[in-house]
Amino acid sequence: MPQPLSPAPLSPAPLTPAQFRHFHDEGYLVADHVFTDADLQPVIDEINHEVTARAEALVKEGKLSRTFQELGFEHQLGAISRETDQLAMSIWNGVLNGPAIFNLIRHSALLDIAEQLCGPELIGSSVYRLRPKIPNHRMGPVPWHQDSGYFEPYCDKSLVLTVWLPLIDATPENGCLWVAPRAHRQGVVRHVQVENKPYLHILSNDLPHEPRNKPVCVPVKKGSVLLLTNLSPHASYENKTDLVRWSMDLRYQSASLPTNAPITRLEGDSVPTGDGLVPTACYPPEADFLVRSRLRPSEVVTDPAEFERIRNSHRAGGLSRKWDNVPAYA
Ligand SMILES: O=C(O)CCC(=O)C(=O)O
Repeated sequence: MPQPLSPAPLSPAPLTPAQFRHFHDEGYLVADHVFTDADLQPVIDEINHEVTARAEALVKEGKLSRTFQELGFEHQLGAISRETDQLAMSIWNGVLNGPAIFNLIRHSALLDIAEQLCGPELIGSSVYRLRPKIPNHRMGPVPWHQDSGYFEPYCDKSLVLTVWLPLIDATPENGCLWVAPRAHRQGVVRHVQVENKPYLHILSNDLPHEPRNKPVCVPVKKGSVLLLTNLSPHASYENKTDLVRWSMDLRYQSASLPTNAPITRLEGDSVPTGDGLVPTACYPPEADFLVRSRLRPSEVVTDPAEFERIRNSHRAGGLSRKWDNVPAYA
């Protein structure tokens, strides 16, 4: 496809030079006041609607005593999960793909930040996650890892930006994230898959132990976001409150990296080689989509129904990074 002769001008850079430097030097940054409550409320409403609809179905099946709808966003799923895990597990991760979630992923304030860090041809990475961190839930604590532990090695040297955003204030008590600062320049360290555990894990000996990398606790207010690189080690611990610590983590990358979004490839873009040397995507199991582009504007996904179709019709392909399995006592 021919490229337009004069692409639209770049968006103004939302991060100050000091914030930009902090992100690159420390491997993380909290950007405050990115969203208003009004920006986030449609996502909360969409999640509430989905939780209640799924709860009603479970009540009909006799698996749940009642919907607990009156408890509201911060408590309903916790009460449901004391009776059945089925509902929480059915919405965890990138399963929900409704219009409000889609509109959050393509919110202009986020795309401006992502563009400043990843460049103007922007892929919404397939790895977006909804995390209802429920008190005393086995999926709640997330062990130390780098996001690249999950991605194809080919993408290790490029930025895949994580935008972690809480839907209620994230505090040390309810399990906000911890980050090992300045450890993102050391490449991908060994991860292991611990038997019967849901997440990859960096064993303590493999974590950086220099004083400069001493983990910091990063509370984040609703409306603010935590930015991480794909090489920044991070973790979150138990939620010790009685609230559900709802959060989402979204990811963005340049369209020149491997992607399974059906986009026109331009000169210099990575193209899958079929032998796995250049993979089909940084994370092939789920569907990427183009969220902003000046060179391929007609290919940007703007219709929520199209987003839902892309996500639901994707068939996993390509490689998935492999790590050793270790027994549960490790
Ligand atoms: O939300 C959490 O507790 C963990 C998030 C995380 O590990 C990630 O976004 O990669």
